Amino acid sequence: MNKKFLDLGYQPLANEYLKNFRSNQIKYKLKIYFDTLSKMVSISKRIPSQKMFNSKYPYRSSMSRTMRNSFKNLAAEIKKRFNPKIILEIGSNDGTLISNFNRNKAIGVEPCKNLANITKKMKYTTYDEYWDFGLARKLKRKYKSIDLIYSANTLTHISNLSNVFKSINHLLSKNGILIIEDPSLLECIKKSSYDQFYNEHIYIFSAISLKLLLKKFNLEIFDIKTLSTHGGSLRYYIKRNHNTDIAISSTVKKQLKKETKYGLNKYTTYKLFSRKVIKSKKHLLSILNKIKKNKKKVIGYGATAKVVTVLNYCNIDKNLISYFTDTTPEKINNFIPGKNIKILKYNKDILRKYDYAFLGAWNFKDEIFKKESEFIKRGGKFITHVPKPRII
Ligand code: JHZ
Repeated sequence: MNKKFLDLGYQPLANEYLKNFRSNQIKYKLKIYFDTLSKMVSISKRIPSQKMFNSKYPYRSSMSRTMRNSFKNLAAEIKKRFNPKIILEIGSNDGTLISNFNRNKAIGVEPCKNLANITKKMKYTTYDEYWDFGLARKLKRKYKSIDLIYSANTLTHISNLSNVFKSINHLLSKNGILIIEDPSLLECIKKSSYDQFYNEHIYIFSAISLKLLLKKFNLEIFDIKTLSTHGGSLRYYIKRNHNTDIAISSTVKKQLKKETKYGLNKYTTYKLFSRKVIKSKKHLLSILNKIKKNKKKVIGYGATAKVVTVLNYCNIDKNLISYFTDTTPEKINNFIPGKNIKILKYNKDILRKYDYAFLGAWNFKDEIFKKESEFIKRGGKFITHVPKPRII
């Protein structure tokens, strides 16, 4: 049974940036559910992929050093550990991962044409299509089978998970490996990072729910790595369950045990989380209001998809955070979705006029702190809402 545990109000599409602020930008109700049978956490309203992932999609993986390094290290690991003839990436974005492979050894699938064009220009074979059974069939006709399929932060964005895994099953070779990585539900719940919920994130996987889902497709997890990326992610290594050549690592049992101990299999855990979220909102607003009263100025750092949830849920506008700054060309000079806060182009002096910087990209805190040592030296402070609202 699907049971609601959190209501995040009305939310615009997290990556729909407007050149001019419009108070009537379309918003959708964002409610979060836990399914007591499948143990899956998901959002209620499903927006058609074409509305969210199109030729204007602004998110680029290459915008942070952390992600560039993470993908570089993963590519080295894939070559050493699995040595695939060819790797297919579902959701190849701007090629941050596949560019670590030779051009004849990597294929991208990226429905956002603006991003697909980047990897096409780099001469990587790129299918600018949505991942579905039709595409899997087309690829099978061409490549027969693929021995390594990889996907980061993409499968959880597709509503029809049965179609997703049926299509992977169709294309993956007999002893093929599937590697996927996504934000960890355990980390999200532990850190009260309710901002992992937005319209693009239809599901947040736990090892518990993913294991149950994969079973239906005769697939199983044989290794799990914990990653610090995106506020705490899990990388799942998956094989066909008939492939007994690969042993199941103890990491799988460990993660399942950790999640069960925390109560991710129980509805009550999620109700508790939702109470923490309500407190978090009040606390963040009180910090920002106090700063405003003291006539100090705040800029937002990193116009993430996540921060759109925070600003719209807490109803924070330019009275509390004057501007945001970001390095992504597609976001600059646009407004934060749903809010009249403008995004300014990042430059190294941008924090000078501000007393506080609110971390929209809290998941890159270490990278940002290193970069902004001058701001910190002259007494500038950061504000974060994760795991609890506070000034750092
Ligand atoms: P970042 C996106 O989420 C959307 P977002 C998507 N749905 C998803 O699942 C994850 O990615 C993977 C900027 N920045 O990575 C760049 C600076 O300006 O947390 C980005 O706009 N300066 C696909 O948007 C943003 O912050 C910096 O120094 O929540 C980071 O976005 C750094 C480090 C980042 O993903």
